[in-house]
Amino acid sequence: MPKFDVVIVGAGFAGMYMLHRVRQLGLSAVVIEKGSGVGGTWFWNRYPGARCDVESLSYSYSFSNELQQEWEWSHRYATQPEILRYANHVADRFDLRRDILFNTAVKSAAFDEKNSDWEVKAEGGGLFRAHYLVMATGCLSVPKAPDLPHLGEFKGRILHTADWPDEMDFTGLNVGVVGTGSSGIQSIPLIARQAKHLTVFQRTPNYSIPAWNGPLKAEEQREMKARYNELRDKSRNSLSGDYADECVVSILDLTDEQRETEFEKRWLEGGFNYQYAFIDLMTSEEANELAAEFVRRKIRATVRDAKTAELLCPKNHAFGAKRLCVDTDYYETFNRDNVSLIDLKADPIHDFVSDGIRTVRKCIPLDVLVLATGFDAMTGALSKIDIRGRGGVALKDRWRDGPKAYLGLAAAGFPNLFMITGPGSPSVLANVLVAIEQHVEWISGLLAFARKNKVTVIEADADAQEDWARHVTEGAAKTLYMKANSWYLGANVPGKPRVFMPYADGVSTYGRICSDVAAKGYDGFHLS
Ligand code: N01
Repeated sequence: MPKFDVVIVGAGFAGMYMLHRVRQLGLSAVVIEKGSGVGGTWFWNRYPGARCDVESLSYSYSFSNELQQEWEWSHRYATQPEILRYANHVADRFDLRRDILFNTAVKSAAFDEKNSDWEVKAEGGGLFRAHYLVMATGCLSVPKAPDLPHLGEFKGRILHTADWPDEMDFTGLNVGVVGTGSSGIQSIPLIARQAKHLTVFQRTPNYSIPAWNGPLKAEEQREMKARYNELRDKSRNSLSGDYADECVVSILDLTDEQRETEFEKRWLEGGFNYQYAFIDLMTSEEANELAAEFVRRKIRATVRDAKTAELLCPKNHAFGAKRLCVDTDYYETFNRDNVSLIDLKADPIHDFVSDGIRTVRKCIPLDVLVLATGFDAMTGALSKIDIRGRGGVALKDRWRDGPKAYLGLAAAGFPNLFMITGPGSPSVLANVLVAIEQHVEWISGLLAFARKNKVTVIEADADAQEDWARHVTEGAAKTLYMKANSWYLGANVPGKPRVFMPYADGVSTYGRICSDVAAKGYDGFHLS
C-alpha cells in the first residue's frame, strides 16, 4: 500500500494549493480526485452562464506574485471556462498533476490508532496510507438529491447544474428550470435565449444584484495588479475576504435621500458591493428592510408584467440571509414572450408525467428539466465519505446534531485530519479563495511546527471545540442570517440538523484568532 506524509482529497483550488505547500515542506503527498481534471466546483458546474460572482482579480490565488501578475483575466467576472483554464494553468505551472490521481473517488478513511496514521480507501479498491489527511472536498460539491414527486415518470432529459454535459443545445425545446438560487439565476437568461419555451419553477424568490459584467480593460487590470499587495491585504483584513469597500456607516444615521444615493451607487457598481453598502444591513431588521425594499423597487421597475414582478420580489426572508445572487439580465428575462414563471407556493408540483410536469393547476409539456436545486452544503462531501476516527467513531455520527470542528479546521476524536473551509470557518461567507489560502497556510504552518517539535499526533481538544462551536453560534445569532431557510443552516436538506455552519464574524477576526492560536503553541490542540 503506498504511504504518504499527506493524502489530500480533492483537486479544486484548496487541494491544489495544499499540495503545493506540502511539497514546499518536503513532505510526500498525493491528491485523490474524483473528476478527470482539476478545478473542483469549476470542473463540474458547466451550466450556461456559470461564472464567478466575486471579481476575477479577487477570486484568484495570491500566493505567487508571478502567477497573479502573468495571468490575464478577460472579464470583471470570469466565466466557468476561463476559471477552469486558470486552474489548469496553475496545475501546469506548479507541476501539480504528477501527484494527482484523477478519476478516483475516496470511499472511506479510518484512523489507525496504533500507527497514528490514516488508511484511505478509494472506490474500486485503491488503498493509501498517510500520516495526515486533508479534506479539500469543497463546501458545495454534493448535489442535493432531487426531492420532486414522481420525477422518475419523466422520460425527457434531466440535468443538474452541478453535473452538466459538455454539449447541450436547447434550441426548439421546451425547458423547465426548478430552482432560483445562484445557479438558476445565472442559467435562466441563457437557456431562455435558446429554448422554444422556458418555464421557471420558483419556490422562493431571491435577491439578485446586477453584475454589470464586461471586459476588463488592459489598463485597469495593469493598474489593479500594480496595487495587488495592498488589495490582497485589504481582502484579508475585511469581513468578506473581498477588496471591495465595506462601508462602516449605519444606514439608520442617514436621511432617506442619502440612503437612496448610496444604494443607487452600490447598485450601479454591481454585485456584492451592494451588500457592503452599510455596516448594519445584516444585523438590523430595519436597515435590512430598507435594502430589501430598494431591490424590490428595482424588480418592479424592470419586469413589465406587474403580477410576475410581484412574484419575483422576495418578501419572506431578510435581504442577504440566503446567499445573495449576482446576475446578468435575470429580471429582464421575464419580459420575454417565451418565458413563464410558476409560483410553486401557490401552485405546487403535483407530479411528473412522461412528457412534462403537472402542477396542481396545469400540465406543462417539457423536453428537458434542469435541476438548479442546490447542494448538501458544507458537510455533504465530508459525510459522504465514511470517515472513522478514534474507536471507529464515524464523523457523520459525531455530527448527527450538527457539525462541530475546532476553528472549522479539525475535529476532536479525528487526529491528524484537517478540513479546508470546514464548518465553523468563514468559508462560504467569504471570498473562498482567501479562506482557502488562509487555511492551507495555517495547516502548513502547523505541519512544519509538528515536524520541528517531533509531534506525531495533532488532535483538537473536545472542550476547545465546544467553546468554538458556541462562539460560532453566538456570532451567527447576532445576524439576520438566522432569518431564512437557507443552506447555511442546512434547511434545504430534509432531516439535516438546523445549525448555522459558517463563521459569521468575518475573515479578519477569524484570521486573527487562528494566528493567536498558532502563536500560543497551537492552543486548543493536543500535540504528542
Ligand atoms: O443552489 P441554492 P444553487 N422544489 O440552494 C430550489 C454557490 N454558487 O446551486 O429556496 C422546488 O442556492 C430552492 O428553493 P428554496 C453559491 O454559494 C456560486 O443555486 O429552497 N424548488 C432554491 O431556489 C450558491 O448560493 C456561484 O425554496 C426547490 C434552489 O432550488 C450556492 O452555490 C454560482 C426544490 C436552490 O438554490 C448554491 O447555489 C452558482 C424543490 N424540491 C452557485 N429543492 C458563483 O457565482 C430546491 N429548490 C460563485
